[in-house]
Amino acid sequence: YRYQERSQNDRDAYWNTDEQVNKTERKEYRFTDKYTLQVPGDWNSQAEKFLYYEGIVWYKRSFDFTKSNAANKVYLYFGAVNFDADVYFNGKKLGKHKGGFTAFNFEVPDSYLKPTGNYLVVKVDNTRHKDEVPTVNTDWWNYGGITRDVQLVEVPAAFIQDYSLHIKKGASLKTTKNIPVEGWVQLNDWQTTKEVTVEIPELKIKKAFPVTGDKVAVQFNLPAVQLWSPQTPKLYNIVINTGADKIEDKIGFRTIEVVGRQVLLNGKPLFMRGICTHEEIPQLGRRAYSKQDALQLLGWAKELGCNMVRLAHYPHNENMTRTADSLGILVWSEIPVYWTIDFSSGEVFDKARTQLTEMITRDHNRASIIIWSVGNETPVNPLRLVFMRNLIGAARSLDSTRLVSAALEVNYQPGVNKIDDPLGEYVDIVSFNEYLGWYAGLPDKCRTANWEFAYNKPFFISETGAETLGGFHGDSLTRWSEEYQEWYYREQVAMFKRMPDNFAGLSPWILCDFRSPRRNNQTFQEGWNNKGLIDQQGRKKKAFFVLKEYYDERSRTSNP
Ligand code: ADA
Repeated sequence: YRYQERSQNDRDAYWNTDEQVNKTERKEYRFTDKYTLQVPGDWNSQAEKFLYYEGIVWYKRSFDFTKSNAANKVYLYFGAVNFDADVYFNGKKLGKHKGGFTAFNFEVPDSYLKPTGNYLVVKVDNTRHKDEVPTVNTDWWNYGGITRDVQLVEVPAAFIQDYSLHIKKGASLKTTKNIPVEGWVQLNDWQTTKEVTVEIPELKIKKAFPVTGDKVAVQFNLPAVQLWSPQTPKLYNIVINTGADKIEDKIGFRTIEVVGRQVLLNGKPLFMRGICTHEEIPQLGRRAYSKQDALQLLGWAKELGCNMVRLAHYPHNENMTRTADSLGILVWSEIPVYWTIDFSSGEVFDKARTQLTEMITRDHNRASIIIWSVGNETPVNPLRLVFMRNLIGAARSLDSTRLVSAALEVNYQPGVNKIDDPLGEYVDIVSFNEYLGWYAGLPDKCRTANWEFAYNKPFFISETGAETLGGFHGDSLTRWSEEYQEWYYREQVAMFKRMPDNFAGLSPWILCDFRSPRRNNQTFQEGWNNKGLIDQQGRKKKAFFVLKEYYDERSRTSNP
């Protein structure tokens, strides 16, 4: 293994999150000792010396592999690598991918394969750069490595690439009988395929569709169906067959739309009792990547009374969205267009759009996902408006069945908090982050807060929170104490109860404490953002129960 290390103190360099990061002089080291790193996993949490390490790590792994059918194609799939991945198979370059949170794959040519002694080498570089998405400055840890699954996937020469199946837009859900479903099946080689069948055994549906191009249109009616919702997260097995290839999946059927001032799930008003979460397990100080991790985070969200999570600030691993599907938790999924990036650059836009495309491509059949978010707290200015509007347009053209939003900022004016970001015109739900009583003033500020909304649309509070060191106590005026955070949440909840009728829900910041290079207050932070309702040891703070009380009450009065 070979890696580069900063010439100055790693820790100091890591705190320094501005553009100087890339100017820091680096020295190259070659280690004779061998590290065994778990994949999936981040390297930062696997050896103490890697905690602050940012740079290059070379991974190597040997394996045997024999194709089950000589005619098959072989792909090498990566769930995600943070950030740059250069992939070599038996010494030959397969390709390069950029972007730390999305899946990608490369075809492995037959001539590269050997039955024994194959070796895969991946050069991973998590160095932050100004012209990447996200850029250098983020409020989360830059966990490096092959953070998600790696698989060799064998498919027939003519295979099913992707499919989409959803209730037709605008369909009436007055009865659950004869609901029209539409979608498509994407083939890599349509000329050799005559027809595609779509089967939902439980509903006794089996329909055949003729193939006249690579994207086969599919439509049929569901004779009777149990709609997917947080109360009834019903998933159906579906089988898509072309003769040469067959795929199976589990999907739910539901609709999501905005009508006037309301968000409707399956035609009924929805109030989102949400919580934000990073893809991180606090107790272990590492990336959350496994099914157990997803169950832990989403299980806590359920216990809090949530019917929704905001997966901040980048696409999380597939275990999260699939577990959300099966537990009945609605999802906001986001790309890491975060704070200030170069909104004037076409290249940066292309990088953001690529990540948006990769996020939607992986997850467009997950019933749990109802909102695609194109970014967080991007500062209001004309260039950014064009950039973000174009991303919204791209999201809609990739998937017209879901809502599009972005976390906006509040325009604080004397005596009034205005929600008037021009981007509000282009999103389906106007979402914003507010920290009344943490970043300025005390929580009782919420009592006199006046809100002014420029848009006659549903609005959503995508963040609110106060920092607290778990187990640190004082009175409600003691900043960083559990009592302060508890007071903050009480005042916030009282304010939520006075919000107008187009208040569609909230996702406070944040479920768990998480590591952040920006958080360097040595008494209370030491590299952690402690706004979690659950602390670094996995213990619930007092405020958890304040929010839970509100959510439990709301779940009795609002649907679902
Ligand atoms: C911002 C940002 C979050 C989080 C938060 C905080 O609102 O969107 O990522 O860092 O600040 O804790 O201050």
